[in-house]
Amino acid sequence: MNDLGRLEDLPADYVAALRERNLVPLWPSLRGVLPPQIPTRQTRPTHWAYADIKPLLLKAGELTPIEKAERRVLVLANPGHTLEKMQASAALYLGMQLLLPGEWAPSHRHTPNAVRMVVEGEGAWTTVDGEKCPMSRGDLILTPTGRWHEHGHDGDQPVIWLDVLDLPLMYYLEVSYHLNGGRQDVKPGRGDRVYAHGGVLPTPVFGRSGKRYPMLRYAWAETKAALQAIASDQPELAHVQVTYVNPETGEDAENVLGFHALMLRPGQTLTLPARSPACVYHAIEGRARVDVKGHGFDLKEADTCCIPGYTPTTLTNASASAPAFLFIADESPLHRKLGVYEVRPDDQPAMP
Ligand code: GTQ
Repeated sequence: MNDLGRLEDLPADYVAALRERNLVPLWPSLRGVLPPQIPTRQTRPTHWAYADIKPLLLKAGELTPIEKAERRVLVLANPGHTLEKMQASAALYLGMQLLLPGEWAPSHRHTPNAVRMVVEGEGAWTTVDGEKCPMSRGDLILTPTGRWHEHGHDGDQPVIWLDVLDLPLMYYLEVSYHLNGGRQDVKPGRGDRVYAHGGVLPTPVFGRSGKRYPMLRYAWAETKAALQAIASDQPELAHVQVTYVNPETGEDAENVLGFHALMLRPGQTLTLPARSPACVYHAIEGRARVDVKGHGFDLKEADTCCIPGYTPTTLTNASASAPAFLFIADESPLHRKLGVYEVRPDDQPAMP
């Protein structure tokens, strides 16, 4: 019950006098901006089926030439935020991008951080600050804030990938903008080769990069092998998950959004406690069910769903015989930096 005074309790001429001077009484709105126990979330549990997206994206390939699109993307928009806002959650933006054989998405850079999770097709590449990153299914490619990036495609089939950006946050902060550039010269040096072997790094005296982002491409083969190694090394471990990190610092791969890969063992059900960040699940291999109160989504391969923060979530492998592999994007680095990251093991407030 809201027992605070309401706007209607105030004389109309008083409210008008306030408004004329750009003044607002707090108390009628106080519970709205500081609700009890749990935040108000506009983010709704939402599922996007790849079988729905793919034909519509290929149609976009017929309707709109790349020169007219610059980036040919269908945005996975959360209706809870209204579709016009083009956001999956408060900080997460999701888009499915199509590049046809021979096409080129010209070089630009922008303040929002982005990653690409490659969904389908071979032969495409993203060049990031002169480093050419091949794109294969399941690979994660970083294009962090301010880095030049362009996409090209030397293969013979359409290539589709999932873009994950912190665009809604950057836009809200009024810091979102871009600069256009020319075709990049590809320089020698491939961070994904140098840093792919966990536990050994280039010795600082010879080669510590000094780069803020030494590794830009995380090959799916390596990530999958890491998950399988954890699963077989620790047969009792329920939460088989890895986090994409900067190999030189061990910190999150990017500043704002967090990226992880999770393996569900055959037949496994995994219950995750409520946590403050909103979270995106994308099926890389296999099928999984994502259950939250009031919603259940069956993720087929390449399907994506978004779950609001503070929501206990149960993941179930739909197969009793094969593992399932999920890509996860969340807002955890942002929440940790802001000091609001929270886990609620018993679904009760655990204010940090
Ligand atoms: O590929 O650079 O989905 O700039 C949205 C904005 C992709 C990109 C998006 C972008 C890009």
